[in-house]
Amino acid sequence: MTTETPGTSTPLENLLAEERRFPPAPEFAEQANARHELYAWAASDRLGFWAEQARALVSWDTPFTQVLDWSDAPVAKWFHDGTLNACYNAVDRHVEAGHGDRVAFHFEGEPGDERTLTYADVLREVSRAANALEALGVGKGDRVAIYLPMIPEAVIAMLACARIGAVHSVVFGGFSAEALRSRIEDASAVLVITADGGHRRGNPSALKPAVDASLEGGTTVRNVLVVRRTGQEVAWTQGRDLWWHEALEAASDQHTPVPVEAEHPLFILYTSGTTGKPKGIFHTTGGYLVQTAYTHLNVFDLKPETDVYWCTADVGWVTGHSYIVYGPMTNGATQVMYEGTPDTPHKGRWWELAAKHGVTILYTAPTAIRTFMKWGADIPAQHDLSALRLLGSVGEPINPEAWVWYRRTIGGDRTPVVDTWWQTETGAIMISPLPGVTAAKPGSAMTPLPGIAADVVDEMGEPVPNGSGGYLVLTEPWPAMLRGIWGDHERFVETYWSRFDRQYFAGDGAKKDDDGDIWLLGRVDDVMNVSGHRLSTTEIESALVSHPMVAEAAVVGASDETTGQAVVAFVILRQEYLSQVDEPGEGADVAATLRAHVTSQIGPIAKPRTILVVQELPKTRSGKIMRRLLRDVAEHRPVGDVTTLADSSVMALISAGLDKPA
Ligand code: 6R9
Repeated sequence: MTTETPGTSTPLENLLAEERRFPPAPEFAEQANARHELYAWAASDRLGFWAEQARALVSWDTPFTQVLDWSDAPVAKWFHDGTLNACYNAVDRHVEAGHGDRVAFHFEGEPGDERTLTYADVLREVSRAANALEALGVGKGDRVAIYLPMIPEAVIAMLACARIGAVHSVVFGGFSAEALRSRIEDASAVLVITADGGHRRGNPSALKPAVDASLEGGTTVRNVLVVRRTGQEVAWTQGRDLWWHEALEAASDQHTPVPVEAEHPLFILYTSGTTGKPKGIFHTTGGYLVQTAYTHLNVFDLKPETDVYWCTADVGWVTGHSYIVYGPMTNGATQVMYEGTPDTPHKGRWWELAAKHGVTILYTAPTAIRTFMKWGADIPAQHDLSALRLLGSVGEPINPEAWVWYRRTIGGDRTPVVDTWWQTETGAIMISPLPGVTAAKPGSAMTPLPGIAADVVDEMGEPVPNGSGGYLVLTEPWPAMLRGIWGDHERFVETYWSRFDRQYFAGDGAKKDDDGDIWLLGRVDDVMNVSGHRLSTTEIESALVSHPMVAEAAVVGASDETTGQAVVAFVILRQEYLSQVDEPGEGADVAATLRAHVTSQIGPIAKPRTILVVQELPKTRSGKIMRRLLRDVAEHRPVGDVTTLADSSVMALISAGLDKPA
């Protein structure tokens, strides 16, 4: 954690100079799900408000009588004497209500294959999968690791776990064998669900070898279920490995969902922290389902009968959990799911798919929007995007220019844009405009949703006045809040609840403008946000230092036009390897080797954009690396205050080497 006060940087001044306003169009407001009165209702009776959402949006096997129990703070219990099943809510009840023929997913594979799954299809598949898992001895409370590409089986596998009360831990398919191994071990998973591979940029990309490697040398995993997606060769461990399609074919398509307590764990999802070890954020069933359904309905204005909703996230991230699987499916949405990258086989692929399926609601990340801006407006202009009626953004601050471009170029200057702030830890959207209600300001996430309490505070935890910056905190418990870090209660308390008294510290800097609206400024700790993915500086440094060539490493997130932030690494080579480079800053081979190493240790998303070989790192006398100064260098700014440096000549040395990045 740095002690820099957020809210003082120049980009902010530009942000707050933003004068454009986008009030709701009357036609939109008239038909909107959200109403202005929600704010007053939730403010006057917060728990009554949530109880009503819980009854209206979710089906309970046993109705709850208590809304919130905060006596064991900071571990909340919501609706805790109620029982329910998340898969029943997401699937069965829509079929029971006569909507079995409604499309759940229009799936588009990267190579051009298509599948349409109705809710009735999903019910059959998920029932077979639940029976198959139970046949393998997986039951309530067991942990299941899911390591799949973006294919319908990823959703079916998650829901099958929820159906039997097993806890899923989805590991993004872009993570390495090592990353998978540590997540499997941390949760003591008994089963891994994977695929032979997925399609990525026109090629099959293998997944099964990483699973095999992650299980070498002793594991809690008894079985590996393998979806056949690409048809590529796979190594097979007899007795352990089973084909998904064979296991499902052998299973009945009838299965009774297992009701669980509202506080029964639904999933674990690992996210980067300020130390090298990823945190297993865990969520429970009742409150999570209520808030994801409520936010999805109101923030995206979903009309389940007519809308075609597309969230472009991967299910490996929380956005995929909350806004592809649990929120939208609990609301009975029809969705588009796409396996591949936006530029395969051409840069108009997303818009082609949006036009083909008549997508009405699109939810994506600023990094994608900035990429499309770079590619040019003429690409989306070749496709009919007139069905779009709402656009959403998530993952990092969206700069006003990208916001306006998104609305004009993609939204035909008519769609509301909702900039939604939330985190893996919050489980669901917390701060966002309400479409049809809020007059949005490009670049601002605006205000906490009805039922949510947030503020911006100073170092002492006191709310800052309008017009000032500070730290974003959440001041009241919310239904979808994390219930802890898996197996590490102390770290949970330390990370989120120790900085300020009784307030949740989000780790983001923010500013309140003169109207009290909230502008997010990015992380205040050593977590980077690259293309909307959170990466820990420490984690990447550990990976770099684990290479025999490297003596020391410091990683910073430098602002990047396209990816938001980019990984920039400063490395000190071991003496015996120094002969490979003549001067600081040189050595393309070194950089290539280290990039490959980080890829194998963590995954390609963590691969440094720039690697600089240096002789020294700027450190305080107590030995802490001053990343702030390295960020200055990486972002080509004059280097700031160096008075706390042990050796102030170091910065001159580093800056001199910068012209020749490796
Ligand atoms: C949902 C998700 C959480 C971090 C969060 C913040 C950044 C997310 C944002 C945003 C500004 C937004 N973030 N949405 N910053 N405006 N609308 O992204 O979860 O991967 O856990 O990341 O992302 O810094 O703290 P997660």
